[in-house]
Amino acid sequence: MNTFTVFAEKRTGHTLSQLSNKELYLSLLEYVKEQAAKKPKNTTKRKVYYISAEFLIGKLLSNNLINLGLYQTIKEELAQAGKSIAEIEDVELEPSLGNGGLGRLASCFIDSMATLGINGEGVGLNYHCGLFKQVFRHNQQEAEPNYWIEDQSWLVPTEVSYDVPFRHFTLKSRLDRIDVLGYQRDTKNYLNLFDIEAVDYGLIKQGISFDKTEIKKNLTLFLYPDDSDKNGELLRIYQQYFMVSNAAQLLIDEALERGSNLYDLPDYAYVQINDTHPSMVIPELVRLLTQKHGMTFEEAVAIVRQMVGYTNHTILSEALEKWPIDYLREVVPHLVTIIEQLDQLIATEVDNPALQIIDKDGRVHMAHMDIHFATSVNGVAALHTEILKTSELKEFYQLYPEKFNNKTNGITFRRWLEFANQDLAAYLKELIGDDYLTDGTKLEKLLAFVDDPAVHQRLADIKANNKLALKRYLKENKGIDLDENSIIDTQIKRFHEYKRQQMNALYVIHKYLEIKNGKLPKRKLTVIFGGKAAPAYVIAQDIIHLILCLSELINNDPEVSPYLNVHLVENYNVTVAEHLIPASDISEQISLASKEASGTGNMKFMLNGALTLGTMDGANVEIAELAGMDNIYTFGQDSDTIIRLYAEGGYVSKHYYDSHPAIKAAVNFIISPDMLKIGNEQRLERLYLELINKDWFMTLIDLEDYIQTKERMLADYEDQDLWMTKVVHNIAKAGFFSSDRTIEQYNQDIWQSY
Ligand code: 26Q
Repeated sequence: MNTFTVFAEKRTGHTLSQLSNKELYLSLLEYVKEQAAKKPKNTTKRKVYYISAEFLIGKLLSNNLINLGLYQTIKEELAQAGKSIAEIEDVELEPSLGNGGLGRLASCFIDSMATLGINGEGVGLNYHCGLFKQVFRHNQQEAEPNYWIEDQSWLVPTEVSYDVPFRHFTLKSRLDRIDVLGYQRDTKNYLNLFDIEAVDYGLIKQGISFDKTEIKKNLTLFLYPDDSDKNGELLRIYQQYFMVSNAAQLLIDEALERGSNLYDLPDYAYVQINDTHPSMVIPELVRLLTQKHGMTFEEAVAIVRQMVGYTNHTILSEALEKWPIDYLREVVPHLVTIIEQLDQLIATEVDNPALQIIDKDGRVHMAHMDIHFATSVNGVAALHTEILKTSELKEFYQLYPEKFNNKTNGITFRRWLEFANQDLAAYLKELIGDDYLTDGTKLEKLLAFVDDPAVHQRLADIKANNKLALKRYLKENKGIDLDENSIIDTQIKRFHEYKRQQMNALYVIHKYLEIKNGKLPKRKLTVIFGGKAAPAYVIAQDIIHLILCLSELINNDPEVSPYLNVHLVENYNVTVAEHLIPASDISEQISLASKEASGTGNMKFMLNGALTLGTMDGANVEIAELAGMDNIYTFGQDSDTIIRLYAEGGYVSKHYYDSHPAIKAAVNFIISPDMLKIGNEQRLERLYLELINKDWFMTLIDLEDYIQTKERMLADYEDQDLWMTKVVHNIAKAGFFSSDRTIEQYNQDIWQSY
């Protein structure tokens, strides 16, 4: 008899068919955890500590079963007992430890490190309520706590605990771990999630507001607590220091255990700093090496300078953290002393006020500290790295050219194809085998089939089937009626003006007005959005409001809804993405050129046979190069033009509004009587005024080209052979975007963990 069946029957005293989905889930959880516990750890000498404020890991059951090579057999075992693995998966709550691309990237990376047998672990915090849960009321986003930790979960408690000193008290940590299983590997790694001992849910008042001053009870309550006031900012400093002090103590302890004398610490450990949130690890390591382990400042600095790397994920200056030194002093005065010493050291080395760590206003530039002390500074896509070198971090690049390097992002194909698109994965296996799961470039074998009508037909059938599955999912979980016969056009990502969901919404308005005026499209289009807006980001909330109002107006208009639907999926997360991406035809990657560091959703869509409608931004540039310009729909101004416009202050949105009647009509519609009847006047009016008076992220500059390109795309869809040829090209060339490739490059160029 099958092993899981034996396990579950022994554990529960019932046969599989007698068990509820919840009971089956818990049995599977324990079964997988037992298998994982038996695996030995990876042991390459130099261990990588990937410190990140976010790990957007997604549900783990299926992913772990796939990596253990058990998914298909257990699926069949369950099916024989009349049970559906998909329904059992529904029971699992998705961990809420991340927000967007940066956190999902960290999760793909720990999967790839384990798959490649690298001794590399994630280090972060175990936020009990995580990122807020998004609910829509009155066509607006509201935030609720997102409880995700259950009595039985993937977390494995440990005995590891450290004292983390703050100005007014010392907090004891505890460590929970999640086993990270590589694909078809005998060894494993961990995701280390530090926590405080006594989180108090009682501090939460209405929504996600809570007492921000009770640090001993709230430190790991929420990811990105509202930092629009001083207490919120202080709490973020508490969180960041707690995270990195634990990481630093862990890595020193582990190195000592493995025989390091600490003077050779870089042989045992490398720290990758994921954006600036973990930057305080640099002074914390110096502090521990000097104050706890007896080194001189010079010795400690020389060591730390050999063992950290910094990854930059943004060129938006507001996202580059600069902490007021007085705030740091209120929380971690002992660290400020070290930061000041580091600043003085840099002042002796570098004669340029713009590159100092502490500026004249007393703000600590975390990225500057990273760059001065890291062995490596990397961007996350070719264009992004070029922009860092030639504009944003130009002077740093001139100072340290050898540190700068590019590591184009990637995604794990196990989750984003093998699991999320099981029909496509099975068909690819039939056509070209499944060695692409460990070597993405093997997907190029598909190029032999670009013009094969039988292949086109099968791919079309798989897409149609995925649309049906999405329809069921959206109906059951989100109360949405999806028309499975329409073209599915999807934009899923955090809400931000630079990502320009508002431009997509203006296209929707344009289309609506055309239909109202009797210009009927050949085929129905469904525009789907998903994403959360930071609670304190007013304009992003306004954009969500606009889309929800459009959705209500359009989907309920019998003249329009046979041709056009708009949906904004509530509480977008990894699970939602796993359903949306395989069912989509069009991938919206429409950021203002130069602003999206990479994007990783763009890669997931490409791999799943959606065509990209995008600007030449982030990794879209590499998608275009790989797939070929015939197989992607690009539009809009390029990054050079945009960077120049910013430098000259040359963009005037009103100019585009006044000179293009279609743009004017679409923008005016935001405050039309039809919209004001449904929506909130203040929100709609504010957004309207923003677009015509400021439009900092230049929505209107690209709108006309966007509309035309999307129309061309929709027309091309009618020629299914043409469309499918492009689809095959895209899938075949997506191999480069495997996170295994990315991690291989990190390891070769930066970590050297062998
Ligand atoms: C900063 C200061 C104060 C409060 C919050 C923050 C903050 C929080 C989250 C700053 C940045 C983030 C997240 C950034 C992020 O997700 N960046 C994305 O990273 C992806 C992986 O590299 C890229 O593909 C995306 O282009 C980039 O937007």
